[in-house]
Amino acid sequence: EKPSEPHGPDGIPAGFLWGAATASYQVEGAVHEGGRGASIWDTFSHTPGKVQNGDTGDVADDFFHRYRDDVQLMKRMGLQAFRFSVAWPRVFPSGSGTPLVQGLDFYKKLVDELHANGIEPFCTLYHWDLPQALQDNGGWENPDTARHLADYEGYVAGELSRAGVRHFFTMNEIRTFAELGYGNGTHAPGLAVGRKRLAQLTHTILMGHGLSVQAIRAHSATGVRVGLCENPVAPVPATLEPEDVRAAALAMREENAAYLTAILEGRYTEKYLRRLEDDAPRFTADEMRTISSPLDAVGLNFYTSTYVRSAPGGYEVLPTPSDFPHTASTWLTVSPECMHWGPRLVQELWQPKTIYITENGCSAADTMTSRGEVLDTGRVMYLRNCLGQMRQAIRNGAAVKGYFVWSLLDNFEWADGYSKRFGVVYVDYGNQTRTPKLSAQFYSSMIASNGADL
Ligand code: GBH
Repeated sequence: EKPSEPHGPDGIPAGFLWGAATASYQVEGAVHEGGRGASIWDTFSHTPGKVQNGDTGDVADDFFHRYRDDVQLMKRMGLQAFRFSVAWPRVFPSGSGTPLVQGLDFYKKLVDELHANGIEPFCTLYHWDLPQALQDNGGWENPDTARHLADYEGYVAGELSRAGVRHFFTMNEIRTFAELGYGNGTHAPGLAVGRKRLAQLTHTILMGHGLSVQAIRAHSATGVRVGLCENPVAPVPATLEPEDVRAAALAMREENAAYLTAILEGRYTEKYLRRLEDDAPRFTADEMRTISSPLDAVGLNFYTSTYVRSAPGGYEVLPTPSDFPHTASTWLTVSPECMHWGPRLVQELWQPKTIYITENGCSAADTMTSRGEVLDTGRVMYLRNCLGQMRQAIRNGAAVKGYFVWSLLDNFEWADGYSKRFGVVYVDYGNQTRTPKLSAQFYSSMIASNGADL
């Protein structure tokens, strides 16, 4: 056995972390327990017509009560890391003020359970469950929300770092919760505020991220790692001609100008500001320094690709043909190259020290056979191809140090409710029984060999 070297010919470096991801509102349930306040997702899911079939996260996977069994499941699968999120309104029921004393009890018990079973906790501090009371004061349109977020994140990171958590992410997918929550209204809080206000509130969200990075560092035990999770558009060059590869890099920078680019460069691109004209956000140089506070890790969520080619003015985004293969979700085209070009272009453009793939996975029409099995060969195919492409990214120099499949369990898939299943473990919502799917067996065997046969 020759030792595998980072970025060497073996592809997957020794010490690589294999994990699974979840988010509070999607799995916890127990929405009235422990003095938890309401979040915008409680309000939204209880508003008729907003979520498929009127589904809500009231019970979800009942993870709040079943986490011990679920950690055993993770252990049996051979998981080395687990990414979860903290529900802000469990800790500050109305978003600010004095924290609830028992608000972090659940997360501390979860963290202890993970540690006792040799699983490294990765904590996302904001995966979209904004306290409703803050939305009532304008939500992300109110700059105070950014300060409240930083107070909350500093407090939680302080407490959980003393419980041994070493990895924190300030936020999950700014693009998604800004554009869907306030741009087209398909996610909570269900608003469509127009281009100018959207650009300004996105800036406020970026400020929330930057202030939180500073607060986490100020309040945590030493040695914590701070990052954020974003889902950049992943441009894939249509051909391997150098000009198309250059076009993909340009597209990575411009298509993500309001999010990852602003955070990693500390500026909005000229093209972005020019495109918005009078609707461009107002900001100061000082704010841009806050937004770009140095990070220890960048978390990237990749599901699907955007094909681009070189064109006058830089690049051209190619349309998706109507017969392009997709999973149970039409937006989720089967295009694993995002896992190669995504991390590779992020590395080339911004040289992060560490990249984690914090989400990757797919929906499928999972059903149980009469023998009680879920034979999700489509997901096995999807994951195998994505992981092979990730290995290619590592070979080409991307500093990918860990991978989290989305998701451990079938769960509340936002506006799709329970109609879309993303888990490698099947959940029977009638009785909360968990059944590992074929993809869980594939994933476990792949972990056992550290990706040797990808
Ligand atoms: C992630 O978002 C989320 O972080 C996670 O919570 C979620 O469960 C997971 O992916 C799976 O969706 O229905 O055509 O309007 C991924 C980015 C942005 C993808 C919103 C789906 C809706 C497309 N998502 N998008 S559509």
